[in-house]
Amino acid sequence: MSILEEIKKNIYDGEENKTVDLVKKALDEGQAPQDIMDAGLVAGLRECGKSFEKGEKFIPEMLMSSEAMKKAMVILKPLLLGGTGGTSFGKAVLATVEGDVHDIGLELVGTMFETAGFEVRNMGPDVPTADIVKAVKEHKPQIVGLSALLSNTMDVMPDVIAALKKAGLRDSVKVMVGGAPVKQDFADEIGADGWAYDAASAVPKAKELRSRLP
Ligand code: B1M
Repeated sequence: MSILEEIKKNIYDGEENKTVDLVKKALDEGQAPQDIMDAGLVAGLRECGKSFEKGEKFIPEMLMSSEAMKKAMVILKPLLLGGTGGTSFGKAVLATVEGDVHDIGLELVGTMFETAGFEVRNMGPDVPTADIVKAVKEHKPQIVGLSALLSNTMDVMPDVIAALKKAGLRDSVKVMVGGAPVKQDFADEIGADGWAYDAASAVPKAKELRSRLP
């Protein structure tokens, strides 16, 4: 088994310490941080989700896997951020919408945004719509990035867009949406400005949206 497969397996098994040790070992062996992230950590968590769907894994086990992922991300994040030269490409406020506690994907999106030179205010998971509006007023970002992992919480996204409109802030920002159940069709339907499949493709999309603002 390759070291990336071992990392994937240990994430799947929720083995926090072993995962951290393996990530360090993989880095020592010269594996790229992004490959460790994608083929090791994210792949392991995806498998975990599939097993949960089949009734082979339960919430506490998913939690153990996500905790192991978070510990490993602490090591990888500064390495993924390596290219940032302090230049600001713009500001982004990121949040997982209210009612949704999934925050790992958003954390990855935030890291990639920072790498690309965005100043990021990551509000984390389960953020009430009113708080997102407040943060937009306060931080004046060009990008608002919303994440949802549940098919019922993705329906909060249009509420956020409506609330930004009501507060007179809609024209000053570009709203980007993402998360596993969220697709381009949905983004179009709710009047979002952009959608991205994953953290890597979120960056060029955010840059393109940013360039459409003064
Ligand atoms: Co939850 N969960 N979970 N869970 N969980 C899913 C999402 C699920 C698909 C599992 C399954 O059934 N296969 C399913 C949702 C089904 C649905 O509605 N469609 C599910 C469920 C049902 C639930 C609960 C309802 C279970 C229950 O209580 N019965 C519950 C909900 C709680 C709540 O939110 N109110 C729940 C709870 C949990 C845990 C707390 C145990 C834990 C979350 C821990 C945490 O995040 N701190 C958890 C986990 C770990 C998962 C899975 C296994 C992994 C999620 C993850 O972190 N993936 C997940 C299964 C899966 O995803 N296959 C599952 C890795 C991450 C890197 O990927 O988040 O997709 P992802 O992010 C990607 C892209 O989506 C994209 O880029 C990211 C990086 O590439 N992206 C964006 C995300 N946001 C973006 C924003 C953008 C652009 C791209 O622009 C702004």
